[in-house]
Amino acid sequence: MAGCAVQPWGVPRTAVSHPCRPVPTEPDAALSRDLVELGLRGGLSAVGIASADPFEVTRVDLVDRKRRGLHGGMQFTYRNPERSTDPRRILANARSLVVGAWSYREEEQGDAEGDGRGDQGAHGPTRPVGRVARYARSDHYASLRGALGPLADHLRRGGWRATVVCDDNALVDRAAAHRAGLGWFGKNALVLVPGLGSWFVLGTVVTDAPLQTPPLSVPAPHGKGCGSCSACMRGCPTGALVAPGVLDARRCLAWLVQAPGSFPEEHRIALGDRIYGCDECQRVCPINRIADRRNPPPPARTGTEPTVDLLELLWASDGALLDAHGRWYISGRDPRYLRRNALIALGNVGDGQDPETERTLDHWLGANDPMLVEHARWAARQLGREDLVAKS
Ligand code: B12
Repeated sequence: MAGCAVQPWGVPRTAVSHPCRPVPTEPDAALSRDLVELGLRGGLSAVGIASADPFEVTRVDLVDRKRRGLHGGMQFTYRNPERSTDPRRILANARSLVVGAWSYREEEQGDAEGDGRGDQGAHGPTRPVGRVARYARSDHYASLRGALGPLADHLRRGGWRATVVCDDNALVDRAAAHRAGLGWFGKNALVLVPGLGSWFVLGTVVTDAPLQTPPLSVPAPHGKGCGSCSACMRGCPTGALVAPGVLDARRCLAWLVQAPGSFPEEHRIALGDRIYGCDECQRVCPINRIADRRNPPPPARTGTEPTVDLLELLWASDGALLDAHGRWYISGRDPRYLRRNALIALGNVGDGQDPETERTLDHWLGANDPMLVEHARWAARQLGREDLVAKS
């Protein structure tokens, strides 16, 4: 975004009064500009700078939503709102935040946005597949950290302290991105970068360097860039966006696939073929669609996993599941929750007459795990196989 990335700054003014530690007199504009340029050269789509003052409004939001139960039992940044909204708890004397956005847009492959029934090949239908949300198809957080790392190194070489945080419980990333002027809070609660949309993961370098906050990085008012559009609120499969920018996690599929325990029955059909994450509030967003039309996404990189074979997943060992998907956040790193999600997806998109599906359902109907048996029953009934339930 031009506003936050390419603002021209003035002349640097830093006085050095200690052999190894620069003491600032004024914000260091040249250093700020270098960091932004370094970030853009390293592949970030937008870079902005903000002060490291506590995020008071975000803290109030976290506490309020927790009180109203909207966090649905999530911990993350909700565990300790005082901490997650104060960058100085990450780095004492932090003065500035350098915030970057890493794009995870890529061309859709095969059945990735499909109905989970696989492609109709020359030898008949292929096996049922579960869909993975775009941000989780490869390790985009690692790429983001890789792009922010050189910024932190650059600061350290100048004698400053710097720490990279991204998707960490210690900082609310979107609040930092918004303050740094990267974009606005959409009605879907995501930060949208003007002209580029929301398919970004966000991360921050927290530093004690006094950086220049460009005048253009005045955060846009919440929801303003969305105008009168509320496609995301209407498009959410479970109505989880209960007010503009306010998500009720108890209904959000992206949380329910991660959450422990039984998957709420009233949301199982809405889950469709998803097994991890949900993209719907971004997929229906006209700003993302326009951005894709203007600048088509790059081809998918090798090694990305838009879909997972549901039957294979349901026969895989714990070790194999953690090897394949251990990067995903699943409550307690318990692979049972992946099986739970896969059973629901199978119930939604499988073929009850397919012998392998039948064998898989049979197996889980007789499992020594009440939660998975209950989900297998639900799936069998969905596929018209009450008979399998009856004989189990
Ligand atoms: C907890 C969490 C979740 C939870 C809850 C999300 C939520 N809305 O809180 C669950 C598991 C559901 C989730 C889902 C997703 N997440 Co998430 N998640 C987080 C996490 C760990 C903390 C978020 C947080 O603290 N929320 C607290 C609440 C208070 O914040 P909020 O919802 O953003 O609320 C703000 C708005 O309401 C706004 N606001 C206030 N008043 C008003 C009024 C109006 C009119 C408007 C429009 C806005 C507005 O201000 C509030 C903050 O003060 C962050 C990583 C991090 N450490 O920050 C990633 C993060 C937010 N998630 C991210 C992603 C990519 C996703 C998913 C797209 C993944 C997926 N495909 O499944 C979905 C999107 C769901 C959604 N619509 O938000 C990215 C978002 C990137 C971006 N461009 O915005 C983050 C930043 C991770 C990262 N480092 O990149 N996530």
